[in-house]
Amino acid sequence: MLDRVVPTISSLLNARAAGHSLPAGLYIRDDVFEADLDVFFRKHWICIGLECDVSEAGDATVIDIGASSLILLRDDDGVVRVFHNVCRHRGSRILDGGPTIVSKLVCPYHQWTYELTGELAYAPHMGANFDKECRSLKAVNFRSISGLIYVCLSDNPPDDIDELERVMNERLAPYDIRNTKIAYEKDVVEEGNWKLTLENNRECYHCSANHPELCVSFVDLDFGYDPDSLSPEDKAQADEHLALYAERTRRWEEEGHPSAAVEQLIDCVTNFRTQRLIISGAGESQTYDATAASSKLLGTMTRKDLGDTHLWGHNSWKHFMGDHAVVSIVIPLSAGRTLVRTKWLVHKDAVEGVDYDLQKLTDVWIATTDQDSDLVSRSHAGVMDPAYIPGPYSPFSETYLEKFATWYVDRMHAHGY
Ligand code: 3BY
Ligand code: FES
Ligand code: FE
Repeated sequence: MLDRVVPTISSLLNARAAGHSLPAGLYIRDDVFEADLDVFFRKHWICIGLECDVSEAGDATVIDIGASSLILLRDDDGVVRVFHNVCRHRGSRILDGGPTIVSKLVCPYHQWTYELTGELAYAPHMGANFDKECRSLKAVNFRSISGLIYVCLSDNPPDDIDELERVMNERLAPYDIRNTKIAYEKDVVEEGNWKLTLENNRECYHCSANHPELCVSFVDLDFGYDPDSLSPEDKAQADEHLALYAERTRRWEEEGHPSAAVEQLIDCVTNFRTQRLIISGAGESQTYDATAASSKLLGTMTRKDLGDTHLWGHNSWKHFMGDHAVVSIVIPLSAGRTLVRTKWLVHKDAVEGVDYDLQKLTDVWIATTDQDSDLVSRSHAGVMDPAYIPGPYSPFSETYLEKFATWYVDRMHAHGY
C-alpha cells in the first residue's frame, strides 16, 4: 500500500484559489482546528459576552474557549473583571461553567480563596513565609467596548482594535448597552466548522430561500444581485431601493446618527464591519412584522426608525435597533462543532409582558439561528465528502466571504503557517 502524503497546513492555505471557498482540509482537519484556535481565538481579540452578563456585584459567569476557561465577574465595587479560571495553587478549575453568584472565589480543591479583585485572601497550611501577594488570579486582557466584552488571550494583543473601539463607542453611545438586560439567551451547537458558521453569516444569498421570518425586516447589505441578470422592471426596483438606501443613510448622517459603513476586513489584524442598515417594511425592528417588540427603547433612543446598526467580528455578529439588540457569539468546539450563543437585550428596566412580548422579541432570530444551524451542518457534511471541490463565490452576493477567506489565509500566514 502506498503511503498517502498528508498536505501541510501551509500547502492547504497556498492551494486556496482566489474567489473560491477554502480547500476541505481547512474546514475539517483537527490540526487546522488547533491552529485556528491558537491564531484566531488566542492571538486575536474575541467577543466573549457583555457587561450585562454580570449586572450586579457578585455576578460571575464562566466562558470556555478551547483549553481556556475564563471567569467574567463584577466585583464588590461594580468593576467588571476577567480572570483565567485556573487556581494559583495547583491549577484546579475554580468555578464550573455558566452563571453564578459569588462573594469570594473559593477553589473546591484545597479552598484557596480569592477576592473578586483576584487577590488571594486565604491559603491554609502554606506556612508563615508564604507570599500571597504574588498568587493573585491571572487577569485576562480585556476591553469593554460600550459594554461588549472583548478579550485577547495572548500577551501581545493586536492594537488595531482601537478603531473598532473608537467607531463603536460613538455609534453605540445612544443604545447604552451597559444598561441593558438579557431578556433571553439561547445556545445552538452547529454541526459545522466555525468558518462555515462565519461564511454563512456574511452573506444573504441564502436568505430569501431560507429565512422567511428574517426577510420581513432584513435587506441584504450588498443586495446580492447581478444587475445584468435582472429584468428591466426588477432592475428599476433595485435601483429605486439603492437610491432609497443612499438617501436614508444621508439623512441619518445629517441628523447626527453615524450610518455609513466602516470596514476593517482585509489587510488588518482585527476584523470588523459596521453600518446602519435599513429595516424593511414597518422599519423598526427585526420582528415578524418589523415593528418594535419593546415599547421601552434602549438607552437614550427616542426614535424607532434609526435602522439596525450591525457589527461583525470574526467570532460574533450583532444587531442594535431602537428597541432591542441581538448579539451572537461564536465559540468553536471542534473542527466540526461550533457553539452559537445568542442573547436578546432590552432596556434594563423593561418588564416582560408590560413593555415587551418575549415571543415577539425572539421569534425571528430563534427561527433564523435554527435555519442557519441546519444550513451550516449541510455545508459541513458536503465539505467532508471526498467529492467536494472548492466552489466559486458569487461576485455580487458573496463578496464578504471572499474577504473573509483572504483575511483568514493572510492571518494564518502571519502566524507562520
Ligand atoms: O446576521 C446577519 O447579518 C446575517 C445576514 C443575513 C443572514 N444572516 C443571519
Ligand atoms: Fe486550588 Fe489547590 S488547586 S486550592
Ligand atoms: Fe442565515
